[in-house]
Amino acid sequence: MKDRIKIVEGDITKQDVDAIVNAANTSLLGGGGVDGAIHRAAGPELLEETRKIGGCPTGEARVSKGYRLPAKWVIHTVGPVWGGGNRNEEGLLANCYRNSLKEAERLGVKTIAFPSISTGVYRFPLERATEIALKETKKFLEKNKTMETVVFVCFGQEATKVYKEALGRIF
Ligand code: AR6
Repeated sequence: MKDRIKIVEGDITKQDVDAIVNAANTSLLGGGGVDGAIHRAAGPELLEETRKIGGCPTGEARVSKGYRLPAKWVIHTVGPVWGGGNRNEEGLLANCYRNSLKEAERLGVKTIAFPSISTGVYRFPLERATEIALKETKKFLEKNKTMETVVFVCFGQEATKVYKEALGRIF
């Protein structure tokens, strides 16, 4: 199963996959970080579509087209803001991965790329977030036989190191 996981360092907007996941906010109207990069690369049609979707609660996922991105789809999910760990942040982050993968399955996506949801502006500790990302993906891949590759796109060397270490431990 490990062969269906890829850890790469780079920019998610450049990934040649069927779907990329966006770490959005509940408004789905764009923002900074990876959300800003995705909106810039996809072009203004993306905002037109997400405006119509009308928002997304934390832990859930919504789908739009990818427009000028190499990816056909963008799956927008909203991670929790880290508030110390007693506000079900871990459960909500797990929901993001589970619900994004569920949407991908519904769309027939064979390759998907994730950023490290909630670990930027939302301050979720990277090691804990990585563990949740990989464990949820493992659970999904155990049942799903059509997804070929799940790519984790790491923004920088530090994140890449954390993901690679966690991969060895969890898979
Ligand atoms: N490709 C891959 N990863 C990236 C990229 C990129 N182009 N740019 C940043 N990252 P963040 P959050 C990494 O802050 O914590 C937005 O304003 C980054 O290093 O983008 O979920 C939204 O609108 C970090 O590891 O998302 C929300 O308001 C990870 O992506 C809020 O930020 C996530 O960092 C969401 O915060």
